Amino acid sequence: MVALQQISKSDGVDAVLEVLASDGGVIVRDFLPSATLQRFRTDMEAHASGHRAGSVASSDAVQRFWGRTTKRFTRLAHRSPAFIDILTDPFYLGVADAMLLPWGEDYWMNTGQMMIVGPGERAQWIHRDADNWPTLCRPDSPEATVSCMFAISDFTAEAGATRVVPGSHRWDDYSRQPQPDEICQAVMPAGSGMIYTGRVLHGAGANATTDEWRYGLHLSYVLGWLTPEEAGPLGTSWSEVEHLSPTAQRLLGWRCSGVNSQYAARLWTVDYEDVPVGLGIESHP
Ligand SMILES: O=C(O)CCC(=O)C(=O)O
Ligand SMILES: [Fe+2]
Repeated sequence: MVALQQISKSDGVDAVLEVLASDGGVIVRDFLPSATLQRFRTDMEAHASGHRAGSVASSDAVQRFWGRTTKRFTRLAHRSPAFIDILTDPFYLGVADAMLLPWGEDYWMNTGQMMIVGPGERAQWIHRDADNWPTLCRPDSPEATVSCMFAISDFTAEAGATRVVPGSHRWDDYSRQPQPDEICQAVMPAGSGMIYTGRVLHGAGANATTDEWRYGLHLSYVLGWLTPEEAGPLGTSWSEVEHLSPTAQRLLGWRCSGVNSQYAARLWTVDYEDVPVGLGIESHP
């Protein structure tokens, strides 16, 4: 039986990197402080209660990937102050630094997305998140993205804990489909997080027999020279981010890439200045 390894935050960033190199995914059991978890969960439950399940997209593929009885929404910095603590968690950023900075000067948030799998949901198809950037989803490609699936409620096998194919990031053939005995599930208590590379196969599990909603927070980072899944700054206002650190502002797309660079290359500018400066809401530093 394949299984994901489980570690503790106190094992350190290097322990995460070691397991990611071999397995492509690792469970960190005590990831979120309980106060952060409670604050965030309360905000998400309040929002989810009025949010529809499924997508309004016309594409059948989008509807199936999304999940017909799954609730998804983003704009989490706007919807919960506790999200900022998760977004800027030094341990997770330490992992992202090690994974992504070899391939780019910086990275930003790919998406912070609630994935709330409802009763009656079927298993999502197994995929690699780096498929968003197809030329960077090959056996020899750089790391484009690193993700964490945080368990905001308990992740049980029955309620749809994420399915993962350990080691599939190291396969020579990315067109190969996994055998059933190569797939395991990220079963973990609320407050845990499963960190995984964008090149490991995974997908949401089925929630066929329970009457629970599985609350997952997917938070991922992507290289700063790639287009993220979520239009971060369009989902937050300057008044919601102006008090945040420059790192948090950059992660949310409110600063350009390379703002402190000694090189001339800068991406995501306004009037070719850093975003708040170009918009005239911040004077020249
Ligand atoms: O909800 C999950 O467990 C995983 C979902 C997923 O991998 C995705 O939508 O990209
Ligand atoms: Fe995914």
